[in-house]
Amino acid sequence: MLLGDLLTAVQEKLPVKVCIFNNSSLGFVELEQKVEGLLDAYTNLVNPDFARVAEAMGFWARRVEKSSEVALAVRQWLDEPGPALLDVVIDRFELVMPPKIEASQVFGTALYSAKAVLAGRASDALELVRGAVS
Ligand SMILES: Cc1ncc(C[n+]2csc(CCOP(=O)(O)OP(=O)(O)O)c2C)c(N)n1
Repeated sequence: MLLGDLLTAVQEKLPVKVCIFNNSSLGFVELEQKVEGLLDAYTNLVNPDFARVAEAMGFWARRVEKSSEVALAVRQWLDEPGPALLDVVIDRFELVMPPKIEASQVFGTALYSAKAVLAGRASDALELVRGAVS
């Protein structure tokens, strides 16, 4: 969704509800790099506070940083009569599993993990594993 789409929602008073799963990364591209055995590069995003950006455009908006805040925020977000946006900060390493896992992808991810350790980024590989088993 682009900024222009948000402006249209405000201008036309469309009651659309937008939720951002804010992982501060081009997560899918990052996953594709890892399953190919590559260290992730240029996928980090320095995001603004999207709730403040949306508010400046005329949206009702909230930023959610703690899981304990999610239930109330979702209720308020859905109750809003007009356009509303939630900026929900999520775990960067939450792993999205493809429907079918190829052996080559397992090998690639193992290769990525070895490279991460050698590059001094062992904690990244650990977080990836932690996300996969939780
Ligand atoms: C117009 C367009 N350009 C490029 C892509 C390739 N692409 C697929 S997923 C992705 C990254 C998406 O990142 P984000 O929107 O932050 O979502 P995440 O994967 O982190 O959930 C890109 C660039 C695309 N799908 N569409």
